[in-house]
Amino acid sequence: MANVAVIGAQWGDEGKGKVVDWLASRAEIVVRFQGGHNAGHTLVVGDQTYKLSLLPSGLVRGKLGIIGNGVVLDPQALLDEIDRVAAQGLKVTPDTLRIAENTPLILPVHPALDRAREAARGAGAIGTTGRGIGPAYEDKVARRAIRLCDLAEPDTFSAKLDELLLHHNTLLRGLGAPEFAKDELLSLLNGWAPRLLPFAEAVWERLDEARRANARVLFEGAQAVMLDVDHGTYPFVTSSNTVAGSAAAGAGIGPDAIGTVLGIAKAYTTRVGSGPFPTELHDEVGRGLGDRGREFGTVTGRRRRCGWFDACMVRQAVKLGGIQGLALTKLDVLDGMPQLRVCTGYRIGSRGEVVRRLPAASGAQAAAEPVYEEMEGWSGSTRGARSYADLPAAAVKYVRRIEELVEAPVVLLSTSPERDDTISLR
Ligand code: 2SA
Ligand code: MG
Repeated sequence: MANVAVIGAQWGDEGKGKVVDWLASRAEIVVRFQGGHNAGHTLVVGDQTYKLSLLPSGLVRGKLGIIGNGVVLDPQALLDEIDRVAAQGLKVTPDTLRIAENTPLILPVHPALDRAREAARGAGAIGTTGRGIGPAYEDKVARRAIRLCDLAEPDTFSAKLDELLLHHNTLLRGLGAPEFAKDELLSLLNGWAPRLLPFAEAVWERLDEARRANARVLFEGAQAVMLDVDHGTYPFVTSSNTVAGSAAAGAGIGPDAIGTVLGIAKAYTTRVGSGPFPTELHDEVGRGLGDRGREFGTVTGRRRRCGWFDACMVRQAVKLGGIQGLALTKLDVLDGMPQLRVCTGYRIGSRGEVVRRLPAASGAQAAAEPVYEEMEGWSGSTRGARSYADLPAAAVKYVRRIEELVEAPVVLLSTSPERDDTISLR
């Protein structure tokens, strides 16, 4: 097996954690390359349930975890998560976790600004996770971020804090939110330094060594293609590139190292936060999906919006994300539904033209009417199935039709949260 990158093919929460965990057993290194603690991966291993946000999932399987420079790192969130998993018996040390020294940090000013802006947007809020992800990426691009390596240079971060605070306090003041004092942030940074610096290194060197030793690397994406800052449902997106192409830049290795790209898609669609969702169901059917699928966010506990599988959108994610094969998850949530629908295109504009692409402009996205294909459901159970032969014929038909519509093979089928309830189709 070559290296693999795993990315979400919808709006997140597709069950990436489980698939990454499944693949991690075949890899030696697992790398996070974008996002931050806005991600939430749930791993069920035996009687333990791990809820990971920043830590690469492979750590649970004893693999080396790397947090790449493409991530925005909240030091306090990381230290809290390390303590949390330690209480579950998983020890994270500088031997098992390495963090790129050039990773930008999320400081308390970032979530404060994130939340103040969301409050100011009112009904037009994006529905961010409030973790400061957007403002931290803004600072990185604006070249005023404090990065992990700066913790070793108190003079450097002291000077940088002045610039950072000038910017953020001006914005916070404008929004009527409390400002931050330099002393408070200085003491936080000084407190984090001894705990975090042992994890810091030039991870590109380690990845280069891994490449030369033919060690398998798994690139673990967070969020999903439709939340990509360029290709997603802008502005209702996260602030990083979530497509597989960003794995190289976000880890510090060349693009050929990415290897195979596996996309994860749920057998229906969910979304948290605001933004267009053409196949959303506001009825009993949608509520049923949410209840049976336990559709609540790992990070914020928010109820997820639910709807039919949107093959048109996943096809777009396949093309944009470079997805070569799909893992389809939560098929069992559809068990017992007599009739299913799959979206194959959108009707747009006054003339009702049907297109096979989600338009880029937000007004057109919001106005896109789904065009459905009806499919027969199945009465039997797919839950826990471990081979194709265990599936009802209509379920097999559903999966095959999805493959045709999204123009990518379904290579893995996940039939329950348990790691072993996974069918490998290729
Ligand atoms: P942000 O905080 O700036 O990244 O929010 C911007 C948009 O991106 C969405 N987003 C997510 N969508 C699904 N899952 C996410 N992570 C958690 C999880 C969600 C949770 O994996 O369970 O616990 O609520 C995630 N992170 C960001 C977000 O909803 C905004 O639409
Ligand atoms: Mg999630």
